Amino acid sequence: MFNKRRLFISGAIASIIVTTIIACNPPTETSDSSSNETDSTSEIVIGVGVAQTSNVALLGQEQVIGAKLAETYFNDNDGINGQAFSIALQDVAGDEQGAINAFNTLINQDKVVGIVGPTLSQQAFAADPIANRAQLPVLGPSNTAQGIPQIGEFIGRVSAPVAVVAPNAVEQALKVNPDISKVAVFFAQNDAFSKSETETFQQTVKDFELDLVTVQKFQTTDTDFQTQATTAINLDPDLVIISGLAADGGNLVKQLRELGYKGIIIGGNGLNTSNIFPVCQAKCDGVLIAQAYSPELENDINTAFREAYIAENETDPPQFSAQAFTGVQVFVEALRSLDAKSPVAEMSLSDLRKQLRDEVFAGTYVTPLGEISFTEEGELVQKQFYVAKIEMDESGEEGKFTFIE
Ligand code: 1QQ
Repeated sequence: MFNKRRLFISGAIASIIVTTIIACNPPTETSDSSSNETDSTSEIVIGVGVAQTSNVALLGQEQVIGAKLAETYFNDNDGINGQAFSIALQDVAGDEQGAINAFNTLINQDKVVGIVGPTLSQQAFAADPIANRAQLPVLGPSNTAQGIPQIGEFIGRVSAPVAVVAPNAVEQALKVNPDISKVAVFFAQNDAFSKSETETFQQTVKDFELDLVTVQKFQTTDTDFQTQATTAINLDPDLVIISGLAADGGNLVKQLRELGYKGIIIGGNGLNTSNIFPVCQAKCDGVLIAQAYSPELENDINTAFREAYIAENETDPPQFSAQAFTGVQVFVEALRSLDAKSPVAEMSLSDLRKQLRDEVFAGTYVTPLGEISFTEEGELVQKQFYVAKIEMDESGEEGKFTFIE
């Protein structure tokens, strides 16, 4: 209760500050847009706003790697029709205000043509409206909640929504154990993605005519899950489904196992990183997680991406790196095709941003995620999805995601 109230108050203060800043600064906005008329775009900068600090960096770190690999790869392969581009990285950290600050810096200071970011849907609902008002395209690299493309006409995503990804994990769990009947669901109630994902999971449970025995709530900041885990275990579920983020999700997995739960665990997208291995260690073993990327996908760009990733990290690339790479790739390819029609170096920044938005959403791209395109609303159209299982060694120190056929 207290936390909710505090969150509400800080949210309210944040929006007052934002409103005040906007209200107090109309001259800056006007002078900015008039100077944009003469702004040359000889230097093309793509913004990348993801979490480099806070607990959310457990997910964001993988995005930084993917975006940097794309910057190197596409510059080594002719850039924007011979012209080099760069990425500007800004840290959105773990909350809404972090994302708002990073977006403002990318838009006004780094003068980016478009933004790949932020990390969380919770942040996207706060920061994307700023980019939409400034009229530059945003591609969410990991924003999977319902309603992201609907934030505005400049907003799209390269991260498939939970509604199409999450049900695959339940289907897989039923293949592993066709006798599953009782399901316990857990979700983080202070996170927009977790709330959206749990709705999909709960609907899927009903669609398969399984018995949803309990829905337990927690906060992404929680570390102690004894009460919720004990309540659920007492109802004897054969499947547990968790929608949360990495640190909380990893701890919940660990505590469920410590309290004796032996059935299947499905983790949602917030647990989709090897950065949970140090949290739940050997107890991460067996967790099923649906995937929007497979390192095994066969096409030239995935081969190049996978090789570049392995050369630096000595392991296969994870989904969040692949999606961030894809976000940068989509901007690069849209810039190339726009430039072929009318040279982008001669456009004002404001013109380029608007034309880039139209070009991005009109295109089809062959990416590490497979062939993708967008609906008119900016929703991702993607074809292939997968499920992986976490396999840990007995020491709990080494682990991997094994893809299930
Ligand atoms: C969202 C997510 C997160 C788990 C991505 C890191 O899917 O916030 O939409």
